[in-house]
Amino acid sequence: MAKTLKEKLSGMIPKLREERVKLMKGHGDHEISKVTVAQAIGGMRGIKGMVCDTSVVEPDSGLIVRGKPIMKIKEKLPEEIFWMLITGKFPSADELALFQKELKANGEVPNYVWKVLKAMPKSSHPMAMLDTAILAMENESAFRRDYTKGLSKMDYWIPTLEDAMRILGTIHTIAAGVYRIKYFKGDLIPTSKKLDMGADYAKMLGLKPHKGQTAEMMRLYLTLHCDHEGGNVSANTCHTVGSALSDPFYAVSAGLNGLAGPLHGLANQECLGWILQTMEKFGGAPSEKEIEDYAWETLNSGKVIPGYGHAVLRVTDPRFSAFNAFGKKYLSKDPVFQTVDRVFTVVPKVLKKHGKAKNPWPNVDAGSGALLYYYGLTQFEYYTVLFSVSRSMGMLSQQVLNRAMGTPITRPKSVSTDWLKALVKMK
Ligand code: CMX
Repeated sequence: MAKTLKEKLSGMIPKLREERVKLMKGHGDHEISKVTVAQAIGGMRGIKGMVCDTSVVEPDSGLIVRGKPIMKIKEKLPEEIFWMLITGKFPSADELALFQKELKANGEVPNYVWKVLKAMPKSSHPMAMLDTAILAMENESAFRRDYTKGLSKMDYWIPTLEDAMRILGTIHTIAAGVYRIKYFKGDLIPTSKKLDMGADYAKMLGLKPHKGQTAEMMRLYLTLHCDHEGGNVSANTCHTVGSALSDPFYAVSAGLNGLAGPLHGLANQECLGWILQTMEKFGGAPSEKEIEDYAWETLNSGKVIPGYGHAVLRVTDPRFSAFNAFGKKYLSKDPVFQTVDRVFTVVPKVLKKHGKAKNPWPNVDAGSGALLYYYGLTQFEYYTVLFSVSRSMGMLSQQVLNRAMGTPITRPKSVSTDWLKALVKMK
């Protein structure tokens, strides 16, 4: 008989705990990283100082989910990806059906959430709306309920998983509601019990189906953005907040606040904005020379080119390649897509010549906007909300595993500039 995710995890956790104890007892003193002054000042880049089992990001190949390169699993449903992030394996067909049913059973958005969203100023950013809605739902936290009653540390993961199911069951409906409230006077489109998460989200946004392509694009979008190991701003924030035993509603909302920054998830909004600006400036899809000139204009005015560069990657992000391949298949004649594609041939050369960015290649945010725009999602201020729906899978799976493994409260040591100066004997 098919197992629920909870049953599956219950079976896995004892062995994982045993392994962790063995590692700590037998090899706790083993050194895995050293830290330089530049790393302490420079955003802790490259310091190995936390454990994340859901995925890794390799500089030369990109996102690897539980040992599988993202390009090899991009056709999977987001629901299958979430199961994989947590358990390390894809669900069987029966397990998937049961899991989807459970998610649907968790899908009711409380009415007070809609009231909160409708009460927010019209000018609120869609990310502020999404994060507020998730925080408003903290009222429902099973973790807080059980912890307050008195919960054994060994069982922390159980209500954490319950909260994760609740957040994952509702987040695409809330996200679609944010879109409808902000841009369409609040007429919500109800969720469908029959559709998978990607198709349901596309439908609730009110996008035209384009013979199933819109749902296909949405599934791809949700799958590609699912996770990016543990050290990026949103995952790390979620991890740190969760490590204080703040429940998943607090932790995910906090992580998404980090995703809302223009150097992180908001880059997708900025990126399409930059593409449309070039098109407006040059009256349509610009030539390579025009793109080159505009790229230099951007750099010379002290701005970054959104969608390019990465803190870890040193190659074209495979997630960009996946979007690009989808675009070439379905919208190769679209001028916005053509511009994105042309920018890809020009900007890396410009960034190399500029000589600052360690990685001149596109990241995921460079490619997604053109697709969304083509399928009718033209309000690019909304794009990071889509990213959030997907990334909540990574944040939630990491949090469930951390609670299962009893990961302690995060507390790295900071040092003062005077301490650094004394260390290096700087006058
Ligand atoms: N355009 C112009 N300059 C860039 C650049 C870009 N796309 N990417 C990096 N640089 C610059 C940095 O600003 C930095 O300049 P300073 O030395 O003047 O501070 C220099 O190159 C070195 O930076 P880096 O080590 O290559 O990159 P970081 O690890 O510091 O930062 C990132 C990584 C993503 C923030 C940066 O590449 C960037 O700002 N890119 C544009 C925004 C973007 O696309 N963000 C999305 C990333 C993916 C995601 O998280 O969603």
